[in-house]
Amino acid sequence: MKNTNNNPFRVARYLMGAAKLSQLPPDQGVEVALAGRSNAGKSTALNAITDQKNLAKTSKTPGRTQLINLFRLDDDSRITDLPGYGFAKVSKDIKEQWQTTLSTYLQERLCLQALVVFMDIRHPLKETDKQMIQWAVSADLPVHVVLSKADKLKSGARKTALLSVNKHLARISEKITSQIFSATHKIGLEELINKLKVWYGFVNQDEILASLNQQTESKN
Ligand SMILES: Nc1nc2c(ncn2[C@@H]2O[C@H](COP(=O)(O)OP(=O)(O)O)[C@@H](O)[C@H]2O)c(=O)[nH]1
Ligand SMILES: [Mg+2]
Repeated sequence: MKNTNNNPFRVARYLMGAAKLSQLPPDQGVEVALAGRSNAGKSTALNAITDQKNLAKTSKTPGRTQLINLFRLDDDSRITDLPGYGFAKVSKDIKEQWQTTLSTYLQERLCLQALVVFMDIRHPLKETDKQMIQWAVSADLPVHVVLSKADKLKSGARKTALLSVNKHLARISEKITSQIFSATHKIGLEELINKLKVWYGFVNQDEILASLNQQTESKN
């Protein structure tokens, strides 16, 4: 039996940054993309998922990265870190160019398995978030919404925020999943890793459920 506690994302290594879609590696294997507004906590989350301190550069100056950054897991599996959107200081032309790039990537990249959208739990569902989700849904891509920086809210407020976001998401598509998350406080980290493992085919849904049952049993 596979040990579902091990983390297959620890082996992640920086592969390349693509300034345009034509620079991406061949459209083969499996990619899962991470998206979010600048400053949503995506880089910090990627470091937490991969259990590495500096894999993705975390930055307090939002909006710097305008590259599609790819991280290699194995010959067939990559994590795609999409450029943060919603940064006000970028010119309109550049914004429109990136919108085209992102929507084309989401709708035409065949190896793309799913999209994870990071949103600060205190500022969820901005127009640009909804736009990304809509592109993914119309391309029939599974979407998982991560409400980040959950440590900034008390536990009751976290639940209220999640419920309210879920209500909106259900109107877009019944299939969108969601969770609360904090990279700094390791809230929801295992849940996110499990979600990714299933998408990459590192484990199947049944194995995840079995390991969760085991944990519940050992707690009782
Ligand atoms: N309190 C808290 N702050 C976080 C968390 N994740 C990221 N941050 C902070 O939010 C800012 C933006 O994070 P970053 O990962 O660079 O966001 P990105 O632009 O989406 O990649 C940084 O100052 C991080 O330290 C979290 O889980 N909790
Ligand atoms: Mg970042």
